[in-house]
Amino acid sequence: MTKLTRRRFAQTAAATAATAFATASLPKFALAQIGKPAELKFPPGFLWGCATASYQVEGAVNEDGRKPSIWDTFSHTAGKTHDGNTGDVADDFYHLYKEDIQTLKGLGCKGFRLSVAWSRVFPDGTGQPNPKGLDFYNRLIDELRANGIEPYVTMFHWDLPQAIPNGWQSRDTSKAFADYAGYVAKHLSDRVHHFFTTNEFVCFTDLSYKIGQFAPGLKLGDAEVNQVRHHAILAHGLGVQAIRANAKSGTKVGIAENANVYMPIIETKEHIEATRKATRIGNAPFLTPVMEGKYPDEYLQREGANAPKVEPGDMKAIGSPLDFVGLNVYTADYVRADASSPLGYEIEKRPTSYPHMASPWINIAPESLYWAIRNPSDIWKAKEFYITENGCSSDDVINAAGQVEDTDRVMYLRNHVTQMHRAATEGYPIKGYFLWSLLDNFEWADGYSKRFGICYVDFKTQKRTPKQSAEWYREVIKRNAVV
Ligand code: GBH
Repeated sequence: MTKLTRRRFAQTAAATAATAFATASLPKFALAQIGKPAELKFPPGFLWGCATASYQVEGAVNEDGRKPSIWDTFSHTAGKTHDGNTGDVADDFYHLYKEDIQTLKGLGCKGFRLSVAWSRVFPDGTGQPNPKGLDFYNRLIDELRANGIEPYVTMFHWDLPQAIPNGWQSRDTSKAFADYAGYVAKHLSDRVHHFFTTNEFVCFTDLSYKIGQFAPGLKLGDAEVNQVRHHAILAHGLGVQAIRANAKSGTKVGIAENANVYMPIIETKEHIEATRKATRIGNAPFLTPVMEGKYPDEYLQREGANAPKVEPGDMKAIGSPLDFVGLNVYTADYVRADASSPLGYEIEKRPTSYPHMASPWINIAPESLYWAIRNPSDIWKAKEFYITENGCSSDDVINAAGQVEDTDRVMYLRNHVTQMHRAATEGYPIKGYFLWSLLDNFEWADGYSKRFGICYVDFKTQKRTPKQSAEWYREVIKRNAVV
């Protein structure tokens, strides 16, 4: 192809193809060049995995010394979850983890993201550790490693020990979290090389203390909510320090954050610039201070007297450098540049026809998986990125043949993975992808009414049935490419 320009080549190839169609015998070179679109390959060693979280899958809430978390209390309070569903049994992963690890292995997953239930390890949140609680994670991690699967461990995925006084309203909770995280890192880092501090700040702060939709279900005022948010990011920062102080050297520490993602409505310089502004301002209470060690001025001005009370040293801890940034991505907003707007941009309204998945909040936005990586990379130059969650709910049913034809999930996933491929191709340091989730599970306030798994779970029998999306994912992993 050296002597031909691309365009000339395309013309020649097209002419050849036309002839070939006429004679129904395609010359070999044309077959090779135009009959086979290039495979969208990921870089060698790209990590494919699945993600879960303790309270959503484990069950066994009273076993081996575990004490209640705020989610046990909340889900057992009338009217808080769909149909009063609780995580008492969930996927019974506490007992069935070996079977589920075989499923992961069968898919070809080389990574598994799990979270540790704080109240298994410290039933009262602080004080005496419970060796039997930690033992579960020792068994789980050993089993994963024996099957060639690298554990990626989240320290906190919302199941705060009920015994902790005043939950995240108390500054002491940030310190308690750091002590717990340091303890876990000390005991697991001989076999776990990647830790995430907290999962999704907005969910265990705003949704839990402002909206009241999640445990503990409070509806506090702005100043108190901003303080809760501050304690959450402080817990992350102190957690990073405690993990580094206690873990084996070489252990990597990051976060799993559902940052708001902004996509340009049109890919022009001005709209892209607008999404960068939106990324900083739209994540002002959480990811921005974590990356910059400082709240954005716009946030502090906007909150005025309600701004969080910050003590000396807090911001330095909060801005502790990270080894990687983990992003949970489900949806995103389109943004346009707007010189007449105070911040220089506007978030586009959604028409009522905008498509969404079974959960109405999952407005479909495949390009989110490109911009979720590109903007934080361009702005903050983070060293490495992982997609720590991506997936969707579908109205899955088992058909007469015993299969789940979750074509909408396959469509959703393929398009997102294609956009992540774009980020990898452009050289953004994206190292791996954790699909949410391996199994249908306890979907928080939605209980068991929303299914996110690539394996269907019959919650009466605990039988797992891989869906078509599991077959699709197996092929992606096998070929390390979009399929
Ligand atoms: C993540 O949360 C979690 O990390 C994971 O545990 C969860 O299972 C998964 O994603 C799927 O949800 O109904 O309009 O009021 C996602 C955070 C919090 C986003 C609740 C949607 C409800 C919005 N979600 N929120 S709405």
